[in-house]
Formats: sequence, structure tokens, C-alpha cells
Amino acid sequence: MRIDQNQLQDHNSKNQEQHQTRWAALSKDLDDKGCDPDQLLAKLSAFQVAIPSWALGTGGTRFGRFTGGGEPRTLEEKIEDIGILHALNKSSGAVSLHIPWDIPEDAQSIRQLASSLDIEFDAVNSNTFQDQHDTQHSYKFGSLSHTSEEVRQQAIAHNKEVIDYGVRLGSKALTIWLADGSSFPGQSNFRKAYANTQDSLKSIYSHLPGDWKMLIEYKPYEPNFYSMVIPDWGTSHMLASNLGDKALSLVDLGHHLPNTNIEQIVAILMHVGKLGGFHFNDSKYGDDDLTVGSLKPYQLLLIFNELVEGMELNPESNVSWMIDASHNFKDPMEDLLQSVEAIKLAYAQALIIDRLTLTKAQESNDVTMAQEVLQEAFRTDMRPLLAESRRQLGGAIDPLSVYRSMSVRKHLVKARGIKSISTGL
Ligand SMILES: [Mn+2]
Repeated sequence: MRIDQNQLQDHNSKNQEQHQTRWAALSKDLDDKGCDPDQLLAKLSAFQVAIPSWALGTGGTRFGRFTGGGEPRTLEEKIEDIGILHALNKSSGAVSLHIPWDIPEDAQSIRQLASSLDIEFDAVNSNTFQDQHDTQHSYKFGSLSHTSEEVRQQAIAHNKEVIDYGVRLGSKALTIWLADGSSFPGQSNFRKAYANTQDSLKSIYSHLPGDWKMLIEYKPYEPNFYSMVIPDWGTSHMLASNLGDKALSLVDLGHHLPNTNIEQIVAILMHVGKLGGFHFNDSKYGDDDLTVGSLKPYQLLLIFNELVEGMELNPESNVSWMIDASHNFKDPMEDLLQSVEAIKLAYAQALIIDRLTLTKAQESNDVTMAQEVLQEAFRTDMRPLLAESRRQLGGAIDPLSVYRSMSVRKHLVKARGIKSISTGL
């Protein structure tokens, strides 16, 4: 299914009057604040958030999974679904593939399909947290850190193969999330596991094309419950620094213990030029994978405050943005529309933070004013700017309502069936 442009424009014209009133009020407010609405529109238009190929199906927990029907059955159908999102919000123009869940058998035709929908290929993700039917050795006790050389070599070869798939698609980064670790004290030797991981990564790094990045993700617990080989940003940063310029850290918002100051991590990694990728989601307890902005929109703004400052100080910084969430209850496409909206809202708010006043407040230790500046931005309703940006690009003024009024899910269920299951989950 593709979004019918005539229907979309019909829908926009119904919303046009109300939108114009709101946009006129906001753009005047922005002018008064000394922010140039056109500059903001240009920045928002350029901002694309990759959709992972595994997010188009219903997520589950280890206890169960409740599918909603019409899930994409193939990589082609996943890309078509992202095409629908992108046609509506104009900010989902990239896909992040997971190998081996989504092996592009015919790279040429997959590339053609994606480009016909204005979609690019973001980072490719390897998987050594599951055994595949055709692999000789098991990852039960780890992969890149494994005590056995044969297992490590198998995991290394898999990562190199993922790079090769990515090259054929025009991807420019490999994301490694390592599930390796131990669940019981004494099970693993921390030093050996770290050293093995460093050596394995070195071998994978040697296979990276010159214009590629290696993104190293970290996570404090799960699937292992006593130790993870790459538990935190410090370990990720050490590994990346030892590898070289092409290796960078990846921050996943859900991969921190409760109350961790993620914005500070982001600021420091950007300061040393080692933030390479970002996975958005929201959580209350841990790696909950909830809709971005559903619980902590203010934290998201504080994170974007650091990201925007980092990007302004270093315009060369090139961070990969991706949503990494899972959807138990909602239609995954609706959830992704909400997530992208929340990300752009935080970005737009961070762009209007009065940095001059904030810096002055910080320099003079005016704590009250520093808070005022941040909250002034957070409490500014930037939704009309997002809508105007989409309207100018030919997208939907209100993506979610268009999605619903076009009965997209009903069409997908009709085409794919109520029991269709997305690969990989
Ligand atoms: Mn992630």
C-alpha cells in the first residue's frame, strides 16, 4: 500500500485553516524571541530518524505476544510500511536493517524499492544474541567474548558478512550490540571477556570500508543478569578509542539504570567526538522500549539540549538517529508516528533555547534563570512548526489522523491477513 497523494492533500485542506491560525501565532512568538522560523523549518526538514526493520511488527515480552494483524511478512513489506510513515511525516526516510532477520537477497531490487519511497539505508545491525539454524557453534555463553576461539571466529565472520550486506545497500555503519555477559558470580572472567571482545572488534574493524562507522552499543543488564561485557558508556568508549576514529559509542536511552543522567553522558561523548549513534525509546524501569516521550518528555528535551549544543559546536558531527522500541499494545505504525513526533518536538524545543541567556546564567551561577531558560523552551508548543514543516514538504499536517482516516491498518490486514507475523520477533 502507498499513501494516495490526492487523499492526503484533501485531508490537509480540511486542517489548513486551523493550522494557519496556530502557525501564525507561533511564528510571531518565535520572531519576538529572535528565532528565525525559516531557519527552524530548514533544520527540521533535514532531520531524519531511521526506522528499524524490526519495529514494524508487534513486539512481545518473554511471556507473550499479541499481534494486531497486517504485519509485514518480508523485507519488501517492511520497507513499504516505512514508506507510508515517511509519506505522512517526511522524517522517516531511513531504514536500519537487522541481519539475519532481514537479509536483502536481491540488494539491487531492495535498493530500488527503497529509493522509490525516498528511503535510505542507515546502520546495519548484527545479531550474535541468538543461534541461527545454519550456525555451527552456539552463542549460549557469548559470542565476541566467548572462551572458545571457534565461537569468536564465527561471530566475527557474521559481523563481517553484515558489513558486506550493508555495502551492497549503501549503508555506512555497523551497529554492534553485544548480549555477552554472565548471570552468576564466578561464571566469567571479566578481564578475559573484555580482552577477547577487544580483539574480536579489532578484527571486525579491519573489515570496515573507509567511509564507514562502527557503533558500539552498551547495556547494564539483560539478557545477562550479573554482568555484561559492555555494560556502560565508559566501556564502550574505551573499546571505541582503542579501535580508532571509525569506532564510536551508541547511546540507547533504555540501556541505563534508573535515574542515570543520560544528558551528561551525551554531552561528554559529543565533547570528545565519540558519539556516533542514538537509539530513542522511553522507559520507567529499564529497557522498557516504550514510545519515545510517553513518560519523560522533559528528559528528552534536556538530552536534545546537549545534542543541539554539540552539533552547533561541531557541525561536522554525524550522529545516526534511530528509534529502538517495541510495541505490545499499540499499532506499531501509530506508535512510530508518535515517537518521531516526540523526537522532533524535543529537537525543535532545543533549537529555541536561549543559549546566550543560559550561558550567562551558568557563568554567573544564576541557577534560577538557567532553569527558567530551559523550561521556557520546554513549555513552548512547537507542534505548529512541525506541522508546517510537513505541509511544506508535501506530508500530512496531522499524520496520525490521516493514517486513521485512510484506514491504513485495515488495508494492510486485508492484504496480508490477520495472522501475518513480522520476521525476526
Ligand atoms: Mn538499541
